Amino acid sequence: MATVSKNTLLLVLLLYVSWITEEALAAQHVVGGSQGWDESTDFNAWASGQTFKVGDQLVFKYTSGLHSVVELANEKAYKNCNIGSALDSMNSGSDVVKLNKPGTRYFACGTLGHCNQGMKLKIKTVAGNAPSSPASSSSSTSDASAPPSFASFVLVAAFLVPFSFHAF
Ligand SMILES: [Cu+2]
Repeated sequence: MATVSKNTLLLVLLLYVSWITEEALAAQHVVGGSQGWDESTDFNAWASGQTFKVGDQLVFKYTSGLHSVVELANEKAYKNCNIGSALDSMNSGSDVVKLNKPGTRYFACGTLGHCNQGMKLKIKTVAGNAPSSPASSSSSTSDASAPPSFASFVLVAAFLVPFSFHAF
């Protein structure tokens, strides 16, 4: 342990902190949670429990061929389920949309009638440095375990650093 250099420890600590930060900032939101992209899902309720930040991703999970994802241009198209005005269209069954800037975005299913049955989603993306609400972490697949492991790393580092000083 005494041979571990201060610089190595600092480098590891920096890498670890930047990794944690990236994990905490970039969340993946699986649209509709465990129900996924489906007519039976209440997307308003789902979206209201999430915080969407710049850098986050939406993941639409559904049976390919049964549904699709179209991005609508504005509130009016969203309200009227005007699929014809779509900006973008995806149909892989596992479609990832990156939220690359703040603002409101609108999505709907492109299958005839599904949007009118409620298969549509309106989300508001906020700037990445905004404080995150506790609800947002529950949606993320990866950041739930981060805080305890970071705390344990700090404990280990605090224990190791005095030894490395003696080595010089
Ligand atoms: Cu559909």
